Amino acid sequence: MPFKLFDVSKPIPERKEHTYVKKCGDPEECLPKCNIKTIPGSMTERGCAFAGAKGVITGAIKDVAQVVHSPIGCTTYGYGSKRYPTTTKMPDGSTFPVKDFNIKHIVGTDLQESDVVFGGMKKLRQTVRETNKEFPFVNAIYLYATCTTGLIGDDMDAVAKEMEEEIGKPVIAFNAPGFAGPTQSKGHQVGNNTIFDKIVGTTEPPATTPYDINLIGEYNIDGDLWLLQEYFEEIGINILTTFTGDCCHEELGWMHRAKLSVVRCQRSSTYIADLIEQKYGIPYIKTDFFGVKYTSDNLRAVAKFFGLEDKAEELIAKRIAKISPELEFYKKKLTGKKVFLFSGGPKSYHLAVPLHEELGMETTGVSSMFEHEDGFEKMKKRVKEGALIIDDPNTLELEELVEDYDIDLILGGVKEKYLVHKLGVPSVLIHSYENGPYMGFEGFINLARDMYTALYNPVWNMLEFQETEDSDMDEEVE
Ligand code: CFM
Repeated sequence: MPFKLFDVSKPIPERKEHTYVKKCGDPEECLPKCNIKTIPGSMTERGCAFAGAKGVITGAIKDVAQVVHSPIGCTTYGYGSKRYPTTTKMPDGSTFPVKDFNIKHIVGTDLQESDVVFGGMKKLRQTVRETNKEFPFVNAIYLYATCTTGLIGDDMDAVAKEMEEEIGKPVIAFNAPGFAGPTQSKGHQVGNNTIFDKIVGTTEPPATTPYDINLIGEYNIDGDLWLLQEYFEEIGINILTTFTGDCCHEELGWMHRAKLSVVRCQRSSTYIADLIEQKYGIPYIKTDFFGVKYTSDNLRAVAKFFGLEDKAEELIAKRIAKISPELEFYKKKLTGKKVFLFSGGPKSYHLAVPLHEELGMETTGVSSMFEHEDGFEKMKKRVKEGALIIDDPNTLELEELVEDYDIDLILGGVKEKYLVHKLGVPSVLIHSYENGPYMGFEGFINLARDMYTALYNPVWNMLEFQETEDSDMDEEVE
């Protein structure tokens, strides 16, 4: 089977099975190994389960205070959040007093050695009290286990229950200590399950319509949600709850009242759509809103469920007409450019086809930090013969890849960005975005513009080291 071991990973030969080179005609099950622990010695770029729970699932909720039960490091880490912009609008028409509260407000229990020895529950109780006093306007307090508290066995649920009675507002414990699974993906699952078990079904929406959806797995990175919201509203579909971009605690409680769940990020949140379907009989569809074709197809699919096809067609025609001239321009500029995608997983298969078919680019390879087999199957279907499909790439492999392969542009995260710049290759952030939104029709133009800007920046022509061989380099230095 066509697997590749990077030279830099020779001391860790197990890495070979994590890089698959696509060969047409290979059996379907021929995929890179994935969703297992990182091999010791490999400098992984993965996050932990706590990061998956707090950093992805709950971090976007705008009116809750986050209490991290940990030594100070995990709290500091959790403080740096993604670009989850929020409005101050609450469902009852009131205004939440702080904008983007979610991005900055996180407190920790600052565990010390004695807490590890004698237990940290007392400190956790005290921290919840102080948090409630400090931020009296929050509507719930979420608690997070971390590696340390998972190991010492503090009973987070017991403290949550006790404190909920004491302070009179919901206190929810998320038990996803860092080591709970091989990647952040485990934290997504714990986040989904906890919200389903503890929150869904606890509140009722102020009003319902026959066109209500849950938009699940949409975190409003740089405004993605607001653009999708515009489309749905124009078609006549009402988003009852967004799980969890620009969302408030109370909204999660009435997810059982929607008519349909629309799953945007399939990796992080199909779990809750499944659970809602099982318990409340609400069906769900998995969607994709990157690129013109996927956006059109998926808006059609959601509209069809409600018999609103005509409205969807109207919107699609209007928006495509609006973006076409720009799309044409960028396609001319980007055709033939070779791109490599470094994402958590889903964005690698969301983007491969639109980049190729709508912008003429060529995907040299894709990688993922935490995808499972179903996601790798999609990546494999959507890339060309010879493309690399990498699970859990390490930093040295990334360097080797950039040096050995003919790559014009890297689409990745901050961990890749500056490294590849030093190697003379432009990059665009597709995790938190440069100038998003990147989803939907107008979003795809934003992405195309940012790729164009990155590629055509004159700075890349000033890098002399790109053109010099080792020997020349010596001479030049002299
Ligand atoms: Fe879903 Fe996401 Fe992603 Fe994700 Fe992520 Fe992300 Fe990502 Mo960064 S929820 S799986 S854990 S689409 S943060 S907004 S970009 S790795 S591909």
